[in-house]
Amino acid sequence: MPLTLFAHPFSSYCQKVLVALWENETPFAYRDLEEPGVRDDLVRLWPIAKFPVLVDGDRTIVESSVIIEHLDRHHPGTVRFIPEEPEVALEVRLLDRVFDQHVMNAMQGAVNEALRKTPDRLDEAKATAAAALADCAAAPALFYADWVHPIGAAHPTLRAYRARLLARPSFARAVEEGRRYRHYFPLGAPDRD
Ligand SMILES: N[C@@H](CCC(=O)N[C@@H](CS)C(=O)NCC(=O)O)C(=O)O
Repeated sequence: MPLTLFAHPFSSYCQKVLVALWENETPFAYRDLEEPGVRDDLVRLWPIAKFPVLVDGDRTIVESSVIIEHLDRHHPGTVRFIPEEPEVALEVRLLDRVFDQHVMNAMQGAVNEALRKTPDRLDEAKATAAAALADCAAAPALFYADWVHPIGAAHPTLRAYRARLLARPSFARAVEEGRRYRHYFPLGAPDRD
């Protein structure tokens, strides 16, 4: 049964899942939320209307981390996303939570505040992102977080890690496919990357 992914190319959580699919060249039908009617189908499947959403046969799987674990279990490829060893798997899940909760969400907080145009809370959200950046890494999280609050020269290891992630073909593809939507970025997408 073919997989179907409801996603938007510019969405960080969607890029997280797209990278997992592309790393293993897993075939799937891409329902791009930019296309007419796709959002209505998404809402019918998942009334909370957050994306990405994966449909696998008669199953609807939501939440990017759960989708990736589902792919690892039911559609494994050469790249495994959850290590076999339980303690190492726990470390991977911990990092995944840290990326989502403290980098991705902090970055999204700054973006949402920019959309609401409330500068005070924007500074607060930016500061939260800055505090977590030194300790955390994940491709879409660091990609967009650096746009919100550039990773400074004081963090060469983190900058180098972000550069390596951007050079990875699966994530480079995600960046390319989202490029045409950069005008959606309320803080102004920087002229780099
Ligand atoms: N915890 C969710 C977060 C998903 C999420 O926040 N997706 C954003 C796009 S990056 C979204 O659906 N935004 C639309 C909205 O909030 O209405 C996951 O990991 O999949």
